[in-house]
This record gives sequence, structure tokens and C-alpha cells, in this order.
Amino acid sequence: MEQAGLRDAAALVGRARRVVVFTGAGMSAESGVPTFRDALTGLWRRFDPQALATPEAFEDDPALVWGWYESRRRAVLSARPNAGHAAVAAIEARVPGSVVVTQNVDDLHERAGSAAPVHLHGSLFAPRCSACARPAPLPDDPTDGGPVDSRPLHGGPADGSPADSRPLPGGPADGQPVDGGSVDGPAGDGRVPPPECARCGAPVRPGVVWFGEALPEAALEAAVDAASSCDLLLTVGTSGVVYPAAEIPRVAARFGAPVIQVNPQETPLDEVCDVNLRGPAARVLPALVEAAWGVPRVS
Ligand code: BJW
Ligand code: ZN
Repeated sequence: MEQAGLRDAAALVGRARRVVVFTGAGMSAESGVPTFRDALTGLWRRFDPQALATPEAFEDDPALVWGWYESRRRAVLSARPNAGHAAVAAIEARVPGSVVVTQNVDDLHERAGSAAPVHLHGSLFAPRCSACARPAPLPDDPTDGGPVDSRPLHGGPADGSPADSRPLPGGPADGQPVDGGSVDGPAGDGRVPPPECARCGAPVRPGVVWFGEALPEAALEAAVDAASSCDLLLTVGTSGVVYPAAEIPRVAARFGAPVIQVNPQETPLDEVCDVNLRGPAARVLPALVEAAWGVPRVS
């Protein structure tokens, strides 16, 4: 990371009053949560998105899709926010008019202290009925025998109904690398039948946005509003190839806000960026916070 770039970025952050922090999978990479498109480690290098991340895939093989997402949810439960997530929360604390807009379906921003991140692509923690959209309880956590995370932030069970107690695929144990890949359901092939909706009996689906599906209207509107009225946008760890989310930094730029990018690689968003900080989020963001406000690095 170039010192001049960091100085320029710190000057922009230091005088901003309304920052949008727009994040993608690279934000959580150093927490052990895999990205989608990185060479070697990206999920789409090992798994076919058409077979796992489309409404048609869920219709064709609900147990395969449900099992894969349960395995990823368990991997996220054993991951921890990294120093980059903490730095984002520090920016929000310093600049109260800030908004975090994330494409990530994990809950690491929340766990690092971000107040109300806007989740453009939904959440692993908000399953719902595939037919009537009723929010469904999260399945039991086999490690403690009780329902796992039902925080309302994620749209967890709103009705207090009991959690499903079926066996689930084992996520990685604490301290083991998170690869988001292995699932081993009751059939031993990664398939886990989804629970049934308590209201209509249809299969419960993961609360994420698949290819070809519309983004949650309120989230997209909040993101566009924030981007069009911010005075700085920080884009972190996204390849910027998935639309309409990738429009968010472009909207900010069109409305005149400077754009800072944190990413070890070039992306199509380079063309709207004023400052590019080429490095990993967990290293660059704490350095940026320190350079902006001279506070000790968050870790
Ligand atoms: C680091 C780092 C470190 C690594 N620090 N950085 C042709 C052209 C344009 C659009 C389309 C098209 N064909 C189809 C479309 C539309 C489609 C689309 O955009 N496709 C493109 C891929 C071509 N979009 C949609 O289908 C969307 N819906 C839609 O358009 O609806 C229309 C509609 C309207 C009305 C009614 C009905 C329909 C929906 C998109 C949903 C995306 N879903 C996913 C899966 C979510 C669930 C799940 O988790 O499984 O969302 S796909 C995946 O990509 C996920 C991510 O949120 C999203 C973005 O990925 P992200 O975060 O950028 O990750 P990567 O891996 O791509 O990049 C990581 C980056 O981090 C890299 O740059 C690294 O260098 C960097 N990095 N380590 C900092 N340590
Ligand atoms: Zn239902």
C-alpha cells in the first residue's frame, strides 16, 4: 500500500460527514470466510453457482441447496470479525452519518459493532418459507442443543416458534479452517432436507438473494439513498461485477462523492475510484483509521 494513497484517503475520511462503506466478500476473507471469485479459494471455483445459487437449483434439489447453505452458515458461526470489520465500526463511531452497505450474507459487521448494515443480498440467518415468505426459525445448533442465533436484526424467528431439531451437516470445528465447502447431511452426500413452513408446509429456503432474483426493495432503496447523499464512499473487497449492487459506488461517484477502494486486485470499479489502496482489508482499514484520526489501531 502506497503511503501517498493512504495520506490522500485519510484526508478524505477525516473530513467526511456522511460515509458509505460498501463491502463484499473480501471484507470477510481474513476471517476465513471464502470469497466467490478469487482464483484458487473462491466458492465459484469449486461449486457451480447455477446448481446452488438460483431459484431453479432450489426447486430441483432443495436438500442439496439447503445443506450447502447450512454448512456455510455454520462456518460463519465459527468465524470472527477481523480488524477490518472493527475499523469499519470505528469509522461509523467517528462519523455518525455513516452507512454500511454490504453484499455479504454473514453477520460479521454486526458482530464487530456496526449498527445496522444494509444487507443487499440477504442473510444466512434469515430463512423464510419458499412459498408464503413467512420467516422461519433457524435450525438447532447441535453443539448446544438450543436454537442458534435468532436476533431480530437478521429477521430470525419473529413468532417464537420452536426450532427444527433435525440433524445438520457439521460445520468446521473451532480453530479449523473454514472452507464453506463440506456438507454431510443425513444421507452422507451433503444433502439436508429443508424444514417445512409452520404455516403452509412448503420448504423453507435460505434468506439470501440468488441470481435472477430481485434485491430486497427496502435495502436497495436505502443503499441508493445513502450513496446519492454521501460525501465519501469506501468500497472494500468486492469484485464489482454483480449488479445492481455494483451500481452503488457508481451512484456515489455520479453524485460527486470521492470513492476510495480497498482491494488487493484491480476491479472494474477502478474507473470510478479517486484513491486505490491495494491491500487486504484487515491491514489497510485499521491503517486508514489511524492515519485519519491518529487513534491507536483497532485490532
Ligand atoms: C479482498 C481480500 C481482502 C480478496 N481484502 N479485498 C450480464 C450483465 C450484467 C448483469 C447480469 C448479466 N447476466 C445476469 C445479470 C444479473 C446478475 C449479475 O449481476 N450477474 C453478473 C455476475 C454477470 N444479477 C442478478 O441476478 C441480481 N438480480 C437481478 O439482477 O435481478 C433482476 C430482477 C429485477 C426484478 C425482478 C426480478 C429480477 C441478483 C444477484 C445476486 C447475487 N447473489 C450472490 C450469492 C448470494 C448468496 C450466497 O452467498 O450464496 O451474491 S453471487 C455472489 O456475488 C454474492 C456476492 O454478494 C456477490 C458479489 O461478490 P463479491 O462480494 O464482490 O465477491 P467476489 O468474490 O466476486 O470478489 C471478492 C473481492 O475481494 C475480489 O475483488 C478480491 O480481490 C477481493 N479480496 N481478499 C480486500 N483480504
Ligand atoms: Zn409458508
